[in-house]
Amino acid sequence: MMQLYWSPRSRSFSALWLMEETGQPYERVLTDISNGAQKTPEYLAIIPMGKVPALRDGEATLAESAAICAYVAERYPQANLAPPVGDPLRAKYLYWLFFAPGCIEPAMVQLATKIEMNPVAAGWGDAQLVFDVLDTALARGPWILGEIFSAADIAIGSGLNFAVRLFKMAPSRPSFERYIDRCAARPAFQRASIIAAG
Ligand SMILES: N[C@@H](CCC(=O)N[C@@H](CS)C(=O)NCC(=O)O)C(=O)O
Repeated sequence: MMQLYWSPRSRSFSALWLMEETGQPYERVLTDISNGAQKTPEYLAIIPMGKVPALRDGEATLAESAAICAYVAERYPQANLAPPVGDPLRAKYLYWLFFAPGCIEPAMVQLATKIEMNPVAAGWGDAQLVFDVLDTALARGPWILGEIFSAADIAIGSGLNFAVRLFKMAPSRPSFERYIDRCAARPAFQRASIIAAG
C-alpha cells in the first residue's frame, strides 16, 4: 500500500485529493510541519527538501506534488487520471501538469512579493500572462483537457483553489470560479478537504 506523508492545511491537499480520486487504499502518515516533523533525520533521508507531500511506494519514494500526480496516475491506470502514452491528449496533459509548478507557483510568488522581472527571462513570463493563459484554457471547460478529468486538473485546480479562493493571492475571474466550483463538487475533493483540515 502506498504511504502518503502529509500535513494539515498545506500543499499536501493535492496529493490527498489525488489519492482519493484513485479509489485505492493508501496509508496517511501525518508529518505535521507545525512541529517540525518534516525535518527529522528519518524524513530527510526520504525527502532531503524536508517538505510535504511525499509518497512511498515500496522501495520508491518521491516528492513534488506534480510528480506525485504523474507517478500515481501511471501506477493506477484504471483510475483514468492520465491519457495513455500515444494518445495525442497526453501532450496537453503533460503541459498543464508542468504548468502548475512551473508557472502558477512562481506567478503566485510574484504577486505576493511584487518582485519585478524581465518577462522574457522569467520562465513563467509574468503573473498577468499566466492567469490570462489559464483563463483562456479554462473558459472552454469543463476540465483543463476539455471533457476529460485528469491528474492535471488536480495540480491546476489545487493551485488555483489555493491562489484564488483560499489565500486570495491571485485575482479571481469567472472562469476560475466556475472551474474551482467544479473541482470542489467532486466527492474526492470533498473527502480530501475534510482530511486536510486536520
Ligand atoms: N514544490 C513542493 C512544495 C511543497 C511545500 O512547499 N510544502 C510546504 C507546505 S505547503 C512544506 O512542506 N513546508 C515545510 C517546510 O518547508 O519546512 C510541492 O509542490 O510539493
